Amino acid sequence: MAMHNSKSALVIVDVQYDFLPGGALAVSDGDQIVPIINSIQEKFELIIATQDWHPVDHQSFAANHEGKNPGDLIDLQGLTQVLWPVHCVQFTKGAQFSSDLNQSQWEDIFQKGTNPEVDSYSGFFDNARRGVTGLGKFLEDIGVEKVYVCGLAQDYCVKFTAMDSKSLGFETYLITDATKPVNLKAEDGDVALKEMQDAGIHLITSKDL
Ligand code: VGL
Ligand code: ZN
Repeated sequence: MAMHNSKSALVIVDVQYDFLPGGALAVSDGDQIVPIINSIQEKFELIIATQDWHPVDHQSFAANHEGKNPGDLIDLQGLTQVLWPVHCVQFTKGAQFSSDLNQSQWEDIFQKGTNPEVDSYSGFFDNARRGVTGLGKFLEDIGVEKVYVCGLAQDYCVKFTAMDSKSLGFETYLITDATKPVNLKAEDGDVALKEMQDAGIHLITSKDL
C-alpha cells in the first residue's frame, strides 16, 4: 500500500544516459541510485520526471563558444553560466531515460533547457526565472502539498528543483540516497546539501519513506 497520499509527489530529476556512467556529463556512481528510485516509486501515487532536453545550439555547451572548454564560466544574458560538454541533445540516446528506470507509473514528463539562450537546471523555471515548464501549476492544480525530489545531479538540477519547489510553497524533501552530485569541485555536493537544509528542505533517506 502506498504510504503517501495524493497530496505527495515524487519528482525524478534527469535520470538520463548522459548523466550516467559512460555519458557525456557523467555523474560518478549515478547508476547506483536507479534501483533505489525504482524501489521508492511504489510508495507514491503521483510520479513526475524531468528531462534535460537541449537543442544542439544550446548556449550552455562549451562547443558553441569559440575557444571555451567545459567548466569555463561565461556571461549568458546577464547570468553567470558554467559551460558543459554537449549533453542531452533532443532525440539522442544521451537524452533518453535509463532503460533500467521503471517508467510505468509516471504521470507526466516535464522537459527543460529547450530555449538555446538560457539554461534550465530547475524542473520548474529556467535559470533566469522567466520561463516556466508547467510543473508548478500542474502540482498546484492537483493540490499537491509535499514534493519529494531525487535524481541527478544533486548539486545542479536536483538542488535547483528542490529550491524552487520550496520557494513555491511545497513542503519539500530531498531523498539523499537517491541523488548523486557531479562535483565539479569536490565539495559541491556537500555545499548543495547544506544550502538545501538551510532553505528548510528536509533531508531524508529512502528508508524514511
Ligand atoms: C544538469 C548540468 C547541465 C543536471 C543539466 O541535470 O544536473 N547539470 N544540465
Ligand atoms: Zn543541461
